[in-house]
Amino acid sequence: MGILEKAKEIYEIIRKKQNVFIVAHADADGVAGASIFKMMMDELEIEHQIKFVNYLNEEILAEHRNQSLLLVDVGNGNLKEIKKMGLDAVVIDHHMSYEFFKNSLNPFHYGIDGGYEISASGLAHLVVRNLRGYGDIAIIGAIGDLQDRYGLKGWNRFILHESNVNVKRDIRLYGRNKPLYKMLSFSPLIPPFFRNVGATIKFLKSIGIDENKTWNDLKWNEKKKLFSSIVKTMVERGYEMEDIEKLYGEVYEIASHDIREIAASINSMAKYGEYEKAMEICIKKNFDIAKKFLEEHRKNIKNGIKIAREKLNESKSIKYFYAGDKIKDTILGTITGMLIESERIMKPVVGMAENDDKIKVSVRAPKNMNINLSLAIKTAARQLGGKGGGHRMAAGATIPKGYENDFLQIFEAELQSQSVSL
Ligand SMILES: [Mn+2]
Repeated sequence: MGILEKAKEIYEIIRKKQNVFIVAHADADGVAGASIFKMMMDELEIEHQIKFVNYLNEEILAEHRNQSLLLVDVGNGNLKEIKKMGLDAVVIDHHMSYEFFKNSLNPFHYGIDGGYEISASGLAHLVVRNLRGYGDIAIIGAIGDLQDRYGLKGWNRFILHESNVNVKRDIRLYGRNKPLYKMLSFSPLIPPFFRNVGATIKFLKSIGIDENKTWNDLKWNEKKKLFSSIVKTMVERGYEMEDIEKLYGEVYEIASHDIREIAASINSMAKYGEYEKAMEICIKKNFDIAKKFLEEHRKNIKNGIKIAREKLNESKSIKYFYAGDKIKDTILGTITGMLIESERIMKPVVGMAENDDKIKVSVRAPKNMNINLSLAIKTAARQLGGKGGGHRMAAGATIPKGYENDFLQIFEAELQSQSVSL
């Protein structure tokens, strides 16, 4: 059986249900996938509810064990539990798993790499495409999952042909209709200009291009000149061909809106818990909401960095700030990471903010530091009755209120004991 046949089989299973509880991943792909199924169920008058989660675990599954579940962009990591619990579930997920489950549409069982050939919203489109095509939404999800890094390939290409997405070759940066100095300094793809407006303006002036013009305003020969100057700068700074090649290639647009921007704003909406709005962008194609939100998000980040910088304190081996309720806990990690870069901090930074009756902690380390934040934060949080974990260079925790100073002390001691044992 091919994946399309299996998708049809899954469609028939869902179609016969009367009430479905959708659990979807809280990111652009999950939102896009959930939107596709929502539209299907609205059309077929199937009652449904939707819940977005950052991850799926046994607790969440148990909570809904008596419902008919549709898992979108989550579930492949929980197939054993789902089988053991005997749940009535359909799983639409592209995360790597070779575990067999009858009611799942798993690309890996068809030799398709879910890492870049198809996303969960792409799978959702395959399920529902016989009723109606949702290719546009599927492509938003795929790009939200960064599956377009080297252009859309494999089944994403197939879905692209079933969509109204416009494909063209162009510079692959955000903000092609924003002033050039913004377009260049917003993009991490060009490290010499990233978050460096001064250097960007100087560079544009040096090649005789008005920094307030937009990329789309430029004449062909101006585009050529700017692009080759960017390449030259990157080559001179020693960047690899691989990094430079990412700058030019296919870009994807819906009604002249850059899908990368749409997907980025849906991702950040999901981070803020604004799922209704995020789904509205997919369902009603109301891209103005996306734009406004992204502007708002950038403002919040900028403002958050300012607050963090003002409140930044230092002890022997860390820097830290306590933002109270001035920074939303959902963007605390982003801000802590950006602070290290923008201030060129050489120590780990601990950011803390209120989260209802708890304290959310985010820690980030500067590049090339030999350290294990995850281990240290786990130990420190556990001693205070909290929970923590993450990666070596980026980790987070939740601790009870009132223990901020204790946390800092234990965490710093943990880091110091690490550096002794290294
Ligand atoms: Mn995904």
